[in-house]
Amino acid sequence: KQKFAEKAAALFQENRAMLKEHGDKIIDQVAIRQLYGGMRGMKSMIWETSELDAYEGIRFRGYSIRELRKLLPKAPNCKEPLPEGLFWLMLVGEIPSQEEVNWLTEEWKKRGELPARTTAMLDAMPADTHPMTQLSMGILSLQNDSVFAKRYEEGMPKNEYWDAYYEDSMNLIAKLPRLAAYIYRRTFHNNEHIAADPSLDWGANFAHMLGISEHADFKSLMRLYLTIHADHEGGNASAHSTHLVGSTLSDPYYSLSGGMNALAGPLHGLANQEVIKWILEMVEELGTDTPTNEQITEYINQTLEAGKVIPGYGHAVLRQPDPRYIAQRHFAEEYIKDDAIVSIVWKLFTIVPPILQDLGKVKNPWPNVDAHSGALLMHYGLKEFSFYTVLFGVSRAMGVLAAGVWSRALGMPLERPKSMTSKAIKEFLKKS
Ligand code: NMX
Ligand code: MLT
Repeated sequence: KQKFAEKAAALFQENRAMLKEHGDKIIDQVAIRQLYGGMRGMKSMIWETSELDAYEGIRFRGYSIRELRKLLPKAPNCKEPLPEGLFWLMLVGEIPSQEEVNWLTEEWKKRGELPARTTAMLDAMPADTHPMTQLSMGILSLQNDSVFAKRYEEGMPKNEYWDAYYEDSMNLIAKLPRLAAYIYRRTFHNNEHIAADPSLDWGANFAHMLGISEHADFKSLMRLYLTIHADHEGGNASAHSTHLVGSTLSDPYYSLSGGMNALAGPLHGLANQEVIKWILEMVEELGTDTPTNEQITEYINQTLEAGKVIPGYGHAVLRQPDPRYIAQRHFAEEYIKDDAIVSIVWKLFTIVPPILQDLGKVKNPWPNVDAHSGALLMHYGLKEFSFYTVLFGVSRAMGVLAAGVWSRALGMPLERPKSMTSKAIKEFLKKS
């Protein structure tokens, strides 16, 4: 917190001076196409924690996923990074030492308990409530304890906003694995819960509380999974929603719940459940888990002819295979031998792109992060795919909340862009 405070105070001053000198410089222009086209590519916000390159993929504070798998501190006997280290990097801007990461692990353990009202609320929900609905509501049920909301009501001055936002963010991230594991166990395992293991780090403890496999490789997978899904610059729908809600000075609980509602859409995070559902339906329809290339091609064409998208393929910004997909593939190559669903995922990599390319309209025919994740989870026994987006959400919380602390520290104002009617566009065209 101290390290963050020093960095944030310095950047706040730098930004002030920069804006005074350069505030009127034009950095982008807006085409009418972008107003109708989901604001693709429009430079429109500040996001310190990560930045995306269309061809190289995401970089967290300048580091690629490949570099981070090497550089971030690790748990004993594990090759994958501790997600705690990525949170530190996003917040502080420096690769943490092992000692610093251990401190964060311990800090999240201290803050991890769920209040009884949260579990009581979840228990009152029908068991078939989608896990993402339960996640969003579970997050909101924690809002009673918001430090930010309480201190705001007491008259907190602006220069303390980040401090309260940091405390809430730390509390919320600490609790998310328990909340998510509670949702999983109540929905799919008879409400039989598994206590947290105080000896484990954040990601491994989550794997333990899910209770589907005590295999050390599954703990490694969770650490990798929670690291690579954390942030994808500011414009993606879950990050942008969290940012927008936070800009009203709603606290982190309201903001993250809003972000999770965006993540729950099939064009965004829900695509990870859609991918595996689509593959399993193919296997069932064909009656084999070793389909030929011809059979897969026909199934893809059927999907497209039915007017549906191929889940896990395409991206609003990326124009190459997603490095998060590649990282998961490398994990599978190292840890998983002969898994039928993983093999189908790899076959799709060669079959889907040329078909999408031939449609002539898809800007990126390559797989995104969601094309691979479900096959890895299935392999270790986490087969209930309606839960998959919750895992994405637990990870995404780290990026969007770290970015939220930065937004409060940099004094980011209420977000309020300009909208136009189609009539106004026509009038503009007449005049131009
Ligand atoms: N399958 C079929 N058609 C596609 C696909 C796909 N995978 N991707 C894009 N298209 C279509 C798209 O629907 C649009 O068609 P139309 O003009 O008829 O409306 C056309 O190609 C142009 O779209 P793009 O400009 O290439 O993509 P856009 O930026 O609009 O959308 C996605 C990006 C990610 C929403 C889109 O690629 C998609 O629907 N993919 C499948 C869902 C998915 O995997 N989402 C997960 C994204 C990652 N995440 O975790 O959030
Ligand atoms: C993400 O991780 O948020 C997705 O890849 C979507 C995006 O970046 O737009």
